[in-house]
Amino acid sequence: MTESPRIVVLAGGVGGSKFTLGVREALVRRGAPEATVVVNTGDDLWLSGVRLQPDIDSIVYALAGVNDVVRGWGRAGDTERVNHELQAWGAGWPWFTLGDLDLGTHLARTGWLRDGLTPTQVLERMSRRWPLGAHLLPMTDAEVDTIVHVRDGAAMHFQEWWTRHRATLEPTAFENPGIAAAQPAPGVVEAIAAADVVLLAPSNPVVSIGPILAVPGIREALATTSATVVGVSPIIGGRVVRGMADVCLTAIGVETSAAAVAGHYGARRDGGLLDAWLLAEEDAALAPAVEGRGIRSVVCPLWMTDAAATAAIVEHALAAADA
Ligand code: FO1
Repeated sequence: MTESPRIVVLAGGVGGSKFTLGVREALVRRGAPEATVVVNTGDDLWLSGVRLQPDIDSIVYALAGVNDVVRGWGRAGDTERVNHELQAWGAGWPWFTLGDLDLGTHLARTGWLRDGLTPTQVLERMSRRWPLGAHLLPMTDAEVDTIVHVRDGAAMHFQEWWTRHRATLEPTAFENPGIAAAQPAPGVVEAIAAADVVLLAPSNPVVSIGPILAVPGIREALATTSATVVGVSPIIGGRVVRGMADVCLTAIGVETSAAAVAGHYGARRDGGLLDAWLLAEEDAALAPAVEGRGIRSVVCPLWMTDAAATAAIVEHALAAADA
């Protein structure tokens, strides 16, 4: 493969934003063009009259270097004056914090949406503020927020299930109403078709990567691209690195293991997605199981401790694509 591969990344959540930083670092070192990052919008919601796009904001803030690395979401050094006022009015959700700086983002976005811009155009405009070093696209311009159905028959927005209940209510299904009629955002299918390598970030396979793959046309684009598709395991040593992906995986009947997640995505030769799969050193014993599913396995360190360590993971993925 060329030193300057065209890369597309599918990403969402904190794992996606950390991974995107490593992709940018690896490509800058190679002098390669910016990656296109297709971002999950299944986490999005309307709250207090503004449109929130948590995964897009996590990735924009991380690439801009203005993210809160401790909480993993929102802006560094943010304050909560407006949030306290909203709570005093009984507006919004008492368990959900809208930081003042973060609210500026939501207000700007909502205003542009109300002016008639599409989410793709809004993200294009947001991407001009800071030199992000990546081309970000939402997975779709349609609103396809995630609804979680839980054991007692109740259903709620993903953000309520995730932040209020911390995923403790047993989910029975995740649903993205309207997704069957959604289309990939302009440029998504074209980027996948023109890519040399497509990388599946180590994001939550169910609620971050799952909605991207559920947009009609994206899975088909991945099946037909001449790019090599390489996934990075979000499971290290049989445990989720962060978040509550294990609860999501259990709900869809997938074991919390790096091999099972590879099996969930499937081998391209069998109609699935993956040509290759990066396994953590802690999971080296699973390599034969992954290979047995027809997916090339590469064992390497997968801890995204900083951009340099993550860039090394990306280099392993690019080498796997070359093999
Ligand atoms: N996560 C929380 O745990 N508590 C919050 O109050 C919260 C607020 C919030 C506001 C804006 C935003 O973009 C993200 C926010 N998050 C919050 C993170 C978010 O709920 C999830 O971590 C992601 O959606 C999962 O990828």
